[in-house]
Amino acid sequence: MKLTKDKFKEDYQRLLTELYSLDIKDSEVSEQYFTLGNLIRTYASNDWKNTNESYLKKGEKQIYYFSMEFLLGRMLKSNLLNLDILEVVQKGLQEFGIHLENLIEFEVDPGLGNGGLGRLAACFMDSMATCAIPGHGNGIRYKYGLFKQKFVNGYQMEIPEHWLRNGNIWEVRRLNKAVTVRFYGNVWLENSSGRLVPRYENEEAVLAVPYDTPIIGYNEQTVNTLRLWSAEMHPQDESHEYGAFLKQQSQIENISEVLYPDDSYYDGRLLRLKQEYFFVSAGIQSIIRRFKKKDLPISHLSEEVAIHINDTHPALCVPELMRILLDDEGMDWESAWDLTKKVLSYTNHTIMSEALEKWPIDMMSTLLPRIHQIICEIDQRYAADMRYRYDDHMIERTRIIEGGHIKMAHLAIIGSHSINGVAKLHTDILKEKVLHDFYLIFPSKFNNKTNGITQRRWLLLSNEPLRQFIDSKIGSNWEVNPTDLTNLKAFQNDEDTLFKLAQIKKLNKQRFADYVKRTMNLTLNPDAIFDVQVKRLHAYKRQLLNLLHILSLYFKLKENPNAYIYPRVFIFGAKAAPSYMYAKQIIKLINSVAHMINHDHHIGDKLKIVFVENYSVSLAERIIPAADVSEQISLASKEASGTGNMKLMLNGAVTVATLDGANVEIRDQVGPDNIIIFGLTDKEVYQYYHDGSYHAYDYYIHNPILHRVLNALIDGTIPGIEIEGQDIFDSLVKYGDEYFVLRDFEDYRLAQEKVDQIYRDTLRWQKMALLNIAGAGIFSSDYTVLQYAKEIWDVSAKSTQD
Ligand code: Z2T
Repeated sequence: MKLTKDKFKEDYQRLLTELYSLDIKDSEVSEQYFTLGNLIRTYASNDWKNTNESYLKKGEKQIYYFSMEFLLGRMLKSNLLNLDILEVVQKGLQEFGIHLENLIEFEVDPGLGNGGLGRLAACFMDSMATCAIPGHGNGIRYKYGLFKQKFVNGYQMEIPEHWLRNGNIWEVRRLNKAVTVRFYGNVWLENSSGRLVPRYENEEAVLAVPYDTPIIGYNEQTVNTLRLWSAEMHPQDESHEYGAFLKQQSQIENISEVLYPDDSYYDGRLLRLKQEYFFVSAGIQSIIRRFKKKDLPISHLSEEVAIHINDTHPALCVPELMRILLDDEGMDWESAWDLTKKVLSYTNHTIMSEALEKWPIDMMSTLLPRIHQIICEIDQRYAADMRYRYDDHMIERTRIIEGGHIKMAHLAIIGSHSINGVAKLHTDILKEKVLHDFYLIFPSKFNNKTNGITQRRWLLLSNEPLRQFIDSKIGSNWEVNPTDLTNLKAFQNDEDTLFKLAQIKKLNKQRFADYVKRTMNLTLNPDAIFDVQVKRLHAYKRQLLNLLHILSLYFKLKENPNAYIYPRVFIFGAKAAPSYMYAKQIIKLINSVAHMINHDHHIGDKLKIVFVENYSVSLAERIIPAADVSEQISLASKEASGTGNMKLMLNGAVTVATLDGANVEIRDQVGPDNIIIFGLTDKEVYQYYHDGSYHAYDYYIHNPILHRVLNALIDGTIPGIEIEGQDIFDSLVKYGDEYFVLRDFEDYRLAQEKVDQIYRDTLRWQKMALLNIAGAGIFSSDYTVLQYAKEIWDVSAKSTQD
């Protein structure tokens, strides 16, 4: 938008006085922040209104992205950036003596997601708005986001994150758009003028109230909507006797109270199922309501609406849409089923079997009796249809209801027209292994959409020095067309460019070091290699492999203080699910090793471990620009894609990786000389599963370095650990080492020696860094959502150039 500094200053001064009856010089950060937020909203309000109006036109197909999680991160700076008024506002505030940076830091980081899946949804929202795709989010307005992590004596403690305490300037509560969602009760079908209609009794009605957040595109016109639902008591129930009222109120408000903190783990709790149905039903009802404004017959729904389900958490979209088409719209089964499949599409995010949702039949039939009926019928019709083409085993393996459970992935695949994986390798594994049966039955439903990240948040706003540097080399067109970053390749042998790149990295490292000094009172040497592993804590991601290697360096230095080791700072950020004991033990172990090494005066600056508390989007924005090395070391086949890997390469980190997830595609982009690959391949892992020939114990016995390192877990070397050293040792040496940590250790150690060697040659290293930045453009989520739009949602993005 067009805004002059003087106009901004005038608006800002007036609004602050209107809101708080204060002069700027007497205002505090909170008042300054809320004023700016409100002003930004008014600046976006016309575009928001116009975008919404344009979306009501017939033929303007709307995309609804259903997700349990939207991990947005702070929005002040990204809204300023996307409105293209960041600089004007910064300068205007400066003249009032206000530092924009302080207002940015004042905002709470809304943590409405666990990790990659939720952050992907947020990147997609940003990219859809930027690419002028009519794409909206649909989710839950959790009162408490992901827990805040604290370390107490090295152990993870969780405290509630009441992110709404100070209000939320970005949302609009729309009570007039509320809908009713019904749970429990009895249902039976009655004949009414020739068709069966359901009758209900004793249901529990919950009011779903939407809160809308504008999603501002980086294109001067589009403002899309993220709609998050909050559960409230239904007005009809407010006439109850007071005691009963209070009891029921907390029962109901429970539904949107808290985000479940498990990533890639299914925890079959009733409240979770309630949450899933709650936002699915509310979302679909509001979509149908909106569609009806277009005055078209319901059979046109698939021309006007696409609904995407982010993993299986919203898979109840299948029976819920069927319910509405059958019961409310009076369609026959066949037509409703065809329409449902055309409208829905599904993304799978993991092959880990413990993440697969399967709800007990009893739970479903009690909580959602009508939905249960419909699922049973879908299942029976599926089995009947297949009977002519496949044997009984195939049908048993693929049907929805089996062994007393409802398999949500099967429901999602059978009830939609598209299923995609999130990286090439992941999609291949789905087709060939995990979902092979379905691939044989529905080959044309399967497709790949490699994940992406928004270059706006992950470079433009988080790494301003690098942005300016790139602009100075290749102009700024890459900001809207990120594959233009390949133009940087022209500078790969230009010494001046490479030294400047090194300087920028050092600047960012110093900035992070200042933060660590301030918050942890730990001094970091910005000339050391900053080696970063930030992601959820999970055994398959193998933070443990990283730690064992650090211990090997430590012992090397202990044995020979002059050992040839380039100084390194190992940076960890990770939350563990509160019930995931093994992951929490690993956190404790990392903290204990950190304490031992950081306090060892003989080690000095050569090795440091920083485990940042409460890793979050805003911390990622600080850490990633400061990374030299990106650790992407999951066991091959287990990490569906990864997206941190893309953010880190975009910021000039060199990746140490297994050939897993999108790492494979990163290697293809930068070439084998600009990434350090190690470890088993997915094929080798599957071969081990097949022949059962992996014996972790042999690696413990035969590799002396590994032997020394593992013994340290149990021989008292590491002060402060209790049972966790033994438990972790046992998991590796005695109980089979499920994720092949010991198998990959030696290869990883050699890969890390390579890092150490190459880093000494600044020009060589910075050339790798430059080529990583140059190759990162393809991983923009702008391209990803454009592919979804064309190949899955059947909608073309409008040109934004007019
Ligand atoms: C999650 O973040 C991911 C997968 C899940 O499977 C659940 C959660 Cl909360 C049910 C991650 C993947 O682990 C990661 O590889 C991928 O990059 C990300 O989703 C986005 O696709």
